[in-house]
This record gives sequence, C-alpha cells and structure tokens, in this order.
Amino acid sequence: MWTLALLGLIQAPGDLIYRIQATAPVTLTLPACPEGEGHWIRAAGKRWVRVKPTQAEGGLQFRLDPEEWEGGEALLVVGKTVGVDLADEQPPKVAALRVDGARVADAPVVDLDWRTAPPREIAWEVEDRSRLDTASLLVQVNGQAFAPGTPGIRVRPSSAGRKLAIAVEPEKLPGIDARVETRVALSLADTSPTRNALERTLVYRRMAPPEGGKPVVAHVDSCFEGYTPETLVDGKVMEPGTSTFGVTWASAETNTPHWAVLIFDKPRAVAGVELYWAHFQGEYMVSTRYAVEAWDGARWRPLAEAKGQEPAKSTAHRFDPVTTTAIRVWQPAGGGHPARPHLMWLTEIKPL
Ligand SMILES: [Ca+2]
Repeated sequence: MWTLALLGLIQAPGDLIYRIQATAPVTLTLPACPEGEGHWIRAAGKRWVRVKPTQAEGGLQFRLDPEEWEGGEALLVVGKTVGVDLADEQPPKVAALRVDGARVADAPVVDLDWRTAPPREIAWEVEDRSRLDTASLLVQVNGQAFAPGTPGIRVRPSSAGRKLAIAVEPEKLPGIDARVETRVALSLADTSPTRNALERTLVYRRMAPPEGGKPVVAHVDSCFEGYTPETLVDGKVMEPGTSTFGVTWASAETNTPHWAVLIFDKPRAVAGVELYWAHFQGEYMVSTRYAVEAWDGARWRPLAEAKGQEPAKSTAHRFDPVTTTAIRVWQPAGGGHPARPHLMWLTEIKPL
C-alpha cells in the first residue's frame, strides 16, 4: 500500500517545482526540460540534494525513495534556473520606499495619514537573494488589481533580476475613483522554490470637502457593524434609555487607534469642541484618553488632550480660536471607556 500525489506544480519563469507526497519508492516521469543548473530535491526539514533523472521516452524519469522523507513530502525542482537560491525562504525586502521623492520608513502597513492632495508617485525599491518573479507583481488600489504595464505603474529590474524598482502613480491608474481613503497594496514573490512573497500596504486619506452642498461631513477610521459616521453631525443627540442604533457612531472594537474627522465646506473659526457620548447599559461611554486636533493645511495640530474624564453626557474642550477646515478627535489604542476600551462611541461632535 503506497501513495503518490503531485500536490502542486508551480510554474514561473524558468524552473518547474513539484510538491510530491509519497510513501513508497516511486518513478516519476516528467516532461523534458532544459537541465539548467540541475534538478534538485528536498525532503521536509532536509538539505537540497541534486538528483539525476534518466532520459525516458517522452521525458525525464526520476526514481525517488521517500524512506527518509518526514511526512512523506518533498519539493522537486526540475531545471533550476540561474538566479534561484534554493535555500532562500525569506520574502523580498524593501530597500527603500519614497513618496514624491521623500524617504518614508518601510513597514507592512505604511499610513501616510491625511494629505491635501494624493501622492504623485509611490516608489518601492525591492531586493532579494533570489531573482524576483516580476510576473507575480500585483498592485491593488482599493481592491482593484493592476498588472505591470498598466499606465501609472513602472517596473525596472536590475542586478540580474534580484532588484526591482516599482513606481506607482495613483492618479494615472485607469478607472480609479476619488475617495477619502486610498489603500495601495503591493505583492511580489521571488523565484525560490518556496515562492516567498512580500506584502505591503500604503494608506493615505485626502482632505476633500463635503459633497452635495453639506456644511460638514464626518469620516471615521472604522465602524462597528450597523453604525455609520453621519450620526456624528446630524444634530441629534442620543437620549439615555433609547437605542444607540441610527443615532450614535461606534468604531470597530479593535486594539488600534480610532478617530473621527469633521471636514467643513469652508474654513471656520473654532474655539472648542463638545463631544456627546453614547449611552449604553446605564453609562455614558466617555473615552479615557483622546486628543482634539485641527488641520493646519498640511498636518494635524493638537488643541486639547483628555485623560480620565468624568462621566458626563457631553465633554466640552475650549481653546484659543483657530481657523480651520477640519477637526479630528483621535483616540489611541485602548483609550476608550474602561468597560469597552477598544471602542470609540459618540453620538455627536459639535464645533464651538
Ligand atoms: Ca527571498
């Protein structure tokens, strides 16, 4: 009783990679292909070993003995190509990230916060021990996928394919709708047998005035299911004992910062902000820590900082008047009400 299964064939420029499961010696006949830098096999947890097939009618014959294969599984590389590092199990690295020419620290998720205009160019310089699989490159903008060659995406390989410069010009991509928040996601694999992939996301938000002649619009980082941000500026304040639905906004309940931004149709003089809290299970859901900020045309400027507020229906923060087009209430991770620290839960935000 023995089993043999070809669990998968991965074909990328050059070599063919087979995932094999077998519990008894087997002879595998595979289509002929250039030998390149040889044929190699690696059982789980073991080293790569070169294997010599015999020429058979219709292809190459591999005699494989899984006696020492842990779990009966192995990877077979047929016709290793130049630039593939068999031992490479590390995803490609970002050597540099530049936004409009300025260096930005790389991270799995880079948040550029708010801007008056979208970036003209986002440029990643990626490098790897193995040759990069340019065909695997995928750029997604707000979930819409773009391949290399699309206007707005430029790709330039160097160092025998081990480096790749990827430039994305979001405004030149076809069919991109203007949104407040834009997420640009990048994925790129190397050509090593384990096809290690780099995943990066870059987020930015655009300071866009309210549409439809409204004097103010609210934007938020996230919503608890069923809650929407318009309730923050609809002029209605929730009364205790009534439902929080339709009259309050709650953020998603995640251990991340939460925020609400009000954007005005034209600059306003603001001398304070009154925050009206949601009422839930007999308590006003007053956040423990947060800051009130104003947009100065380029970035957020702090106006008031709150720590350990008293329970109240509303909390007013007054400051020297500023003329601004937007204000933000920003709560750090875990800064919510002690009963629900990962929520931010308000019924109205009133500029004073
Ligand atoms: Ca790699």
